[in-house]
Amino acid sequence: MRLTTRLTTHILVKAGLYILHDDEEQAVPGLPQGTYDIGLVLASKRYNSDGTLWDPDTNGETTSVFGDVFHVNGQPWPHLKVEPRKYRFRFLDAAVSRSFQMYLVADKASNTRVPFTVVGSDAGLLDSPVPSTQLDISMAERWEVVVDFSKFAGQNMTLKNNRDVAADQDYTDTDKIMRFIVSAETTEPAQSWDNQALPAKLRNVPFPPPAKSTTQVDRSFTFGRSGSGGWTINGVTWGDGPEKRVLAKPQRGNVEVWELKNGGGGWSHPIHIHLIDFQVISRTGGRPVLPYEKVALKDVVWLNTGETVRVIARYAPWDGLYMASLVKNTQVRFHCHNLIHEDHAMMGAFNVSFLADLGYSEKTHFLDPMDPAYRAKSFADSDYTARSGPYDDSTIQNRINDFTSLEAYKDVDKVEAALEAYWLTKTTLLTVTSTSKATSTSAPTTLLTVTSTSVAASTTDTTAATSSPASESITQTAATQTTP
Ligand SMILES: [Cu+2]
Repeated sequence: MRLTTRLTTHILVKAGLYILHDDEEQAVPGLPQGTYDIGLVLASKRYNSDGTLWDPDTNGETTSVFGDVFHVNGQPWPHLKVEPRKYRFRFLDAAVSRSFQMYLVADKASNTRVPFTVVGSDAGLLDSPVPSTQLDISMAERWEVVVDFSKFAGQNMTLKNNRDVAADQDYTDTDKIMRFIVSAETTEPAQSWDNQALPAKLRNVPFPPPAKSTTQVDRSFTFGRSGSGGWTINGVTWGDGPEKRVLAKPQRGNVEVWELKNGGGGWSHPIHIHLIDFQVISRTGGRPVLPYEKVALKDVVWLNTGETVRVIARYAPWDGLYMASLVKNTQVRFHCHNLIHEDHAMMGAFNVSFLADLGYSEKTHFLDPMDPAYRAKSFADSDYTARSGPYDDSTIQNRINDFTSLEAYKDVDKVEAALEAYWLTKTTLLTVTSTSKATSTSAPTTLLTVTSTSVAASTTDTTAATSSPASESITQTAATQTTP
């Protein structure tokens, strides 16, 4: 499942899921599909006494909205009728500020946590299925699990939440999320996955190559709060302006380890780095790297109170040109996904830089969505109702054709292979070690040498890449590489 996690800046958000399938995923044995594959969107709402939603903006809230009423798919504490068989659930935490540590019990034996199997994360299937009796999920994280209800025919089961999760505020009923009512018998015919075990390997996850050492940290970011109450990354808020908020300039295609630190104060921060997928390689100061995190690619990681997390990623395939073109080069963002923190500027930018010596001009840029050509446009309700004007079938089809004609992802495999090959030719590379505010906006300060073992994991990609025209030009120009 890939979900655009920029839900909205407004708090009174209606969140939903787009579930994306492909043939490879559908061919995994033992994985429930169709009506047995269900998205569950978690939220935690705060209401006024008249039944309207409590609005953090008008109430001047600048820290968190924890909410005492839990919703799943828009319903408070709902139940779901299930058959005694396997289901796949895709969880999204769409709460404004609340994280969950969920577990499942049969109501007859409410002290015994029922095991389930974690199979997917923010970036799709895990490398391997991971049994667990608890699922930690923070805002904008997505986790997929397989639950087997076959031993619980005719019983009620409750999805529960730990007490005192993180620094979140507890209320009377925040220990329960939803109920499953398991029917006495299956009502639909058996499906192939019902009696199939999940395979030991779910897919070949494109993990970045391993870190050069256990101490590699290329950039360090502290998520905190300024004396005046603004939410900051390395002391900078989004409002400090387009130059200051560029906190990192990874070179296109380079693999970097970022250290993300919770700066304290009793908050937890789920950190979302846009447009790349990372692997969580360490967590200190609280929880360890969770077993299912170890085999996942992610784009959000939860920094609980006191925690420091390291994530590794290849900053590729494209240079910039996404979110907000506020400086000469386009910025890609990273931010806290506590929506209140995010709305109060806990957001930084990074700019994936051009490799000027790349030797070929790569014309495929998926352009800035703030460009008027891609922005939402106002429309008349009557057109929406009558399916006329912009909602006319042929107008919609033409618009889709416009986007298709951009061929934004046409050569992505070739570009990625070429970038990997390019970085394998580097005998030295620049790495910025910055722990202080905005150091990375100035010249890089540290030169690191790449050892031959550090790149060995990607060697197989070289062969494939050298057969493409693009990588030939890279090979020819690699010798002239100068570090920008
Ligand atoms: Cu935060």
